[in-house]
Amino acid sequence: MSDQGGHVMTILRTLLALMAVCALAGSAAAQTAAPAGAKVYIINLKDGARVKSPFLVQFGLTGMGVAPAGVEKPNTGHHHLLIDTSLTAEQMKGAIPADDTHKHFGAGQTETMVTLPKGKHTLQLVFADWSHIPYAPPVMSQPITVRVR
Ligand SMILES: [Cu+2]
Repeated sequence: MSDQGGHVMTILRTLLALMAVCALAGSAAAQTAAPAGAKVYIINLKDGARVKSPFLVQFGLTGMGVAPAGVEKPNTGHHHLLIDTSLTAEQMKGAIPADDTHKHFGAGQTETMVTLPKGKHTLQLVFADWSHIPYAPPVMSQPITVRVR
């Protein structure tokens, strides 16, 4: 019986290893290629801008189009605003998390009002496909710092 148990464990371990390989391959394949020259940028704020909260952030996009989340259409996607955070190389391969620091504009919005406490904050735009996965190469802005007074 213990022999059989060992055998089952070996099979399970092999299965788990295979699943991990598939998950990695799947996430790499899930990234959509961005057209050359595609860019996102914050239109109305420069690095170091002083703002009063709440403030407007406008999303600029060239070389691609905006479509709502869930709509799979070539060379389109939706905006994401990262506030006081960034995505690791590993995170860039999967769906962007959704929380207070990773905001999704899945209805196809091209601007938003941001409310932040006083002090220095960073803002960065990341453009991602219908399933919230960033493009490869990444279509994202340089992070900018704003000073909220
Ligand atoms: Cu999204």
